[in-house]
Amino acid sequence: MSDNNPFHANEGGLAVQEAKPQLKKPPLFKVMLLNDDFTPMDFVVQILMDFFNMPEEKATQVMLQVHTQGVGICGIYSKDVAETKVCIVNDFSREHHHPLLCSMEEA
Ligand code: TYC
Repeated sequence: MSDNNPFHANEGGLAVQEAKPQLKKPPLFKVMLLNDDFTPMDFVVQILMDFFNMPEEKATQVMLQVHTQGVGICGIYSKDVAETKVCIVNDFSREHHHPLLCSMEEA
């Protein structure tokens, strides 16, 4: 419909309203690793390679960033994918008795 009034009569005489166009892009989320004093560095590198598809060199850089700065970004994903990554990494770390924490926040 081209006029400004979103209400208009259909064939049955009922006033109906067109749905508003969905303009907003879905939000993206940063998945992050937090530093701790106990998780071995090579375990963190393996996580970044296995769950975030990083080559070893990039995984080592990110691990060292977390080690020195306290936090580092593993990747940016849709909400569902970010939630899944956080769960998988935290479950895997717990299973291996390491305190490594993975978290997410809106990008
Ligand atoms: N700080 C840890 C150590 O010295 C290494 C480490 C890096 C731990 C990154 C967690 O997310 C992390 N063994």
